[in-house]
Amino acid sequence: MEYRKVALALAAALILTGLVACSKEEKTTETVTAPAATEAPAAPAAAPAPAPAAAGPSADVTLQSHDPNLSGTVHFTQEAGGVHVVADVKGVKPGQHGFHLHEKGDCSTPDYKSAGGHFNPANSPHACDPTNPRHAGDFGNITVGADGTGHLDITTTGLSFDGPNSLIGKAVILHSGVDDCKTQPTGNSGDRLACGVVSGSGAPAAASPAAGTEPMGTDHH
Ligand SMILES: [Cu+2]
Repeated sequence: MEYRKVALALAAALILTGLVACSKEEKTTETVTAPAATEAPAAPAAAPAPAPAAAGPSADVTLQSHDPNLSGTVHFTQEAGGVHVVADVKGVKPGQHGFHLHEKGDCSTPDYKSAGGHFNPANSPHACDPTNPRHAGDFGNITVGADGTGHLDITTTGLSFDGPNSLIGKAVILHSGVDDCKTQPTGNSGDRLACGVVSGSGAPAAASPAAGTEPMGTDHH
């Protein structure tokens, strides 16, 4: 009796073991393919901050002229070695043309004589860049090519953005003739073809996006 019970129990145990084994085999191992990791939307790349503008003050001048074909700009920038003057004109008769900073920021009269004489705070004789001494406003001549365009690029220590040599509130004049660099006090440069007031405070232009777009010479005295 006892032996049979044990045998049955063993047999049962074996069967059970087999069942468990079978059920284990049936259990298919599903390969769970992980859903492709959706890439998190990349945060918009921050726009690189623009390099800070050079710290020195600057001023932009737009020339006005009674000749509708004539146009020009002058850009003044304070740099370590002085005031950098870059002028570009077009629609001008080929040849050399006297180019100066005059003492009054007034382009209101048709002949632009309202701008007065050359800016000359040190009461120096007239001459042309790079001769010294000379008027603070003596830039010399702009050479205009056959295509009617001219470019001037000089740096002068005679001007600044404040104090007695300040270029603010003065006027740039382009002449019809050549500055001979010796006739006192004008250089015998002839008529005034174009005029532009140097306006503004000379503060860095970053805060005034409209700087340079306003036609010059609109102030009336
Ligand atoms: Cu002049």
